Amino acid sequence: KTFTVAVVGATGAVGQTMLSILEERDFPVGTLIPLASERSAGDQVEFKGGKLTVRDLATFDSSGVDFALFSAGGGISKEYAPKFAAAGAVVIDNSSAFRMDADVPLVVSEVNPEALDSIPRGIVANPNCSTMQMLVALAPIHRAAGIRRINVATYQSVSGAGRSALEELGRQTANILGFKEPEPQRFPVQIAFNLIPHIDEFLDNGYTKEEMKLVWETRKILGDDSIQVNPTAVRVPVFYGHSEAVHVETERKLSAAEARVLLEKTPGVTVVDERAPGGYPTPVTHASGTDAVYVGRIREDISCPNGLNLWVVSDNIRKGAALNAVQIAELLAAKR
Ligand code: A2P
Ligand code: 11C
Repeated sequence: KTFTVAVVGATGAVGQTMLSILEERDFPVGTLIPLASERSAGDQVEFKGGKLTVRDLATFDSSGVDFALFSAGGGISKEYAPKFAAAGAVVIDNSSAFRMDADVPLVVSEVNPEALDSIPRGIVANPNCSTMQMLVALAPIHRAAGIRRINVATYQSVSGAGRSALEELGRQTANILGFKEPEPQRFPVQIAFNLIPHIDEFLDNGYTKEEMKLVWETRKILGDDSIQVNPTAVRVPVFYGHSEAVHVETERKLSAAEARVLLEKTPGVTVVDERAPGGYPTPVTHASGTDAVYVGRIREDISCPNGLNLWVVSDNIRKGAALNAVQIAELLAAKR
């Protein structure tokens, strides 16, 4: 059996990766339809050794689509995802538009696939990249020892902000090395050779929306509203791969050695934890262009009794977005 698959935002950083992951994993695609705005309509994208013409989402008739993978921003999802669902598609949406709706499952494929048993609106939400990688690593710890509190500081690459942000880091880096002005456009201040403690909009409580996604999405995915999350989200001048310094407090004591054994047998996790130079994951040496969530620097928190520290790194465009969306499609396709 094969499926008609539409990729909305097929020219973007995540959409392009969705195409290559569908191909790499040999998803049973009968017809692949790349969609974007009228700006890119008529352009070509590569799929399985051939070229496909990008079509304009605004004028596309969505009947006959089995799976629609959306990654063109929240506004586009809000407008078009319900239309695709009404026409019979299951939408797997990478934006934040529907994640917190009670009747939309929010799924990390290794953590809560059972949430796919009921899809009342025909829409499944893909979590935000920073929540995604954190929970692949923390779900087994939560099950084994009961996580009460998570302190997390993120170090997020520019690809999370899309194609134009990748270009901006490249351009600013070249400009600065050529003694020219960095000229910020996509980011509020210079990102090359800098750090920006601000991702997404500021909310009334002083946190950014990117930070609050870590709170809201963690509780929904783990099905536990009592988990406390204290996040700080920072943009760093890295092209691909988000990193996170994660500090958890658990109900029952879990030693670093026990956590390492648990993580080593967790699907989706690769432990890289040699206590030696280079014996830890980084975006460039491990994560970029690969599928795993890498965990290193596993150690007990010397400042509290049941505390554990982890360093979690993953390719935000792959597991954090495109890969998990395709994994959800695989779980759904297996039920058809
Ligand atoms: P387009 O190439 O037509 O601009 P990124 O996150 O890397 O910036 O990518 C965003 C993706 O969303 C691109 O594929 C982009 O297509 C698509 N997109 C943006 N605006 C629209 C729109 N109004 N309709 C359909 N697709 C859109
Ligand atoms: C970033 N996490 O790194 C963001 C990108 O809610 O889907 C994805 C935002 C979202 O900028």
